[in-house]
Amino acid sequence: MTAAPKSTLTPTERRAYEAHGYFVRRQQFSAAELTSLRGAAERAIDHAADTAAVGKVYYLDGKQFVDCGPSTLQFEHESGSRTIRVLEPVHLHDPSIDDLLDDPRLAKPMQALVGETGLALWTVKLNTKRAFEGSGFGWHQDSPYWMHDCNHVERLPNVMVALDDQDKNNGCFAIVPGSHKLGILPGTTDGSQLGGFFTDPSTFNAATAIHFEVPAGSLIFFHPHCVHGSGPNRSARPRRALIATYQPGGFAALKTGVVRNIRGF
Ligand SMILES: O=C(O)CCC(=O)C(=O)O
Repeated sequence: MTAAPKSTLTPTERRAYEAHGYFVRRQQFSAAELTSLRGAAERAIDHAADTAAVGKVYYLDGKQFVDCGPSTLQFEHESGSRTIRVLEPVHLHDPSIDDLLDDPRLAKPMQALVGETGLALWTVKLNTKRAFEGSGFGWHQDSPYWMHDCNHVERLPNVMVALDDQDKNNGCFAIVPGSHKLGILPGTTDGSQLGGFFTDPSTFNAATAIHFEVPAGSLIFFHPHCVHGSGPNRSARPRRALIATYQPGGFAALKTGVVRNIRGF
């Protein structure tokens, strides 16, 4: 365990995280940085697609997944689609994304949320949400996915890095405020393979959801128990986003089993 850091959150951010489970920092990256990050995201996808040819293919509820080494690729749901929807963990596929994990714009607030100076990566994914075909994400919490692999799920805060402008048309990210206070909620029981990972809709009020219509380069920090999701991309614009999850230093990452400590602190 490392020393508690001097918090860099503003009092408003701290209060928002405690009361609602999230806070937003808008436009933290310059246009040039965003161009470079989008390039890195596309290179990561191309790299993963090349390795997918030798991966293990499987289907859950008719949705295609491919495991290649420690990475999982999810494909868009339309039958036969070759469009990668999610790549996790993505930092293994491009060094600039690996470098981003150490960026103080992500790591400093994360020190405050984890409550330690020393941090490690838990996981980082890229959601591509391509123009017209990017599917939505049903309401869910992340903690139920992780609770069997981690003894400190409460200490796995997330940050979404918006690589493109987000609005309701292209399926912006959404959170049910205050839902992080409900702990791990029951999943749906529709008999499907993945149904248990989607939160039972009777346990939260989706009508109160906040939809984050934010410009590219914005950072959305959110609690691992937050009920969250997003609609499909109905626009001609992509809605790419990275979601990085941090934890106390020295712990192994999900999927790789390797410790990826955050550098520079
Ligand atoms: O990208 C989004 O809009 C939501 C993603 C999400 O909920 C997830 O990856 O767990």
